[in-house]
This record gives sequence, C-alpha cells and structure tokens, in this order.
Amino acid sequence: MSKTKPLSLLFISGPNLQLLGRREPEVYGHDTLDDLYARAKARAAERGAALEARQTNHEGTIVDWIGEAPGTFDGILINPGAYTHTSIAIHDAIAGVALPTIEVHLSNVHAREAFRRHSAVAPACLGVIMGLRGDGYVLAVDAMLNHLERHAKR
Ligand code: CA2
Repeated sequence: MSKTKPLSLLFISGPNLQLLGRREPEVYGHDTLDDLYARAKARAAERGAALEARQTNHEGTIVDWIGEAPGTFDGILINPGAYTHTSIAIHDAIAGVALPTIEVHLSNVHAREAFRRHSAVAPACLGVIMGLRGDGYVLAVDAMLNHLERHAKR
C-alpha cells in the first residue's frame, strides 16, 4: 500500500505586515503576524498538512519564493500587502508556476481608498479572501486544502 505525501502550503505575507498588532488595530485587528501564522499552521496540522510561513518587505524576494515553490509546496497563500495593487512581477510569478494560489487580505480593500480596489495579482489566483481580518488566514488554509484534496491525482 502506498503512503501519500502530506500536502504542503507556503504562506507569504508582504510589506509592513510585520507591524500587525502594533498599529492600526481598527483596520487590521489586534493579532500579530505570529498569532495569525500560528492559527494557520494549527489548522493545517489539524488537517494533516504542513504550512511554511514567511514575511518579507521585498518584492523580488516574493517573486523568488514563488518561483522556487514548485517541487516543495502544493499551493501558495499570499497577502502581497501594498504590492497587490502594483505588482505585475508577482502576478507573472504566480502565472508562471503551476501552483494554485489564493490571495488573502485582512481588510476589505473595496471599502477603503480607491487605489486599493484594483489587484494586479488576483487575475493569476484561484480566488481571493478579504475583509475577515485574521480569520481569512485560517479560511485560506481550508479553501486551499479543499481545492487540493478535490484535485488530488489518484
Ligand atoms: O488588508 C490587507 O491585508 C492588505 O493587504 C494590507 C496592506 C495594504 O496595503 C493592502 O491594501 C491591504 C498593508 C499591510 C500593512 O500592515 C500594517 C499593519 C499594521 C500597521 C501598519 C501597517
């Protein structure tokens, strides 16, 4: 009987998300990024999956991490922060790897400034979760694992 390899997810948070919990709690909630990643990892573990959590303030690093993900990870969860609204490089990196990707935002970007309403990244993604504060980080894990389990090669 063959043993199936546990699913493995990469969660990337982009610029300034290391500030979570310390400023603007009315917009982003009181949890720190470590809190959110602990919840996301716990949910993945409950479902028998692994989750690697990373944060960077650098666009090129995000592009590198996405490009290196195939072979190690089965799916990508990403909060690209402000790069969401500008980064064709992150869009192209996601489009260039054959890995399902979910875009996640803590805030409802449509209820904020007009410049946040456009996502350069979303067209390359499977879906977007937004406006649910830290719960979105956990919901994204469930949504990705549901998707991967549904599309598992048998
Ligand atoms: O709602 C989200 O998750 C965002 O991706 C957060 C980005 C913002 O530029 C996007 O439009 C929406 C900003 C992340 C900065 O996070 C901070 C947290 C605490 C204090 C200051 C910034």
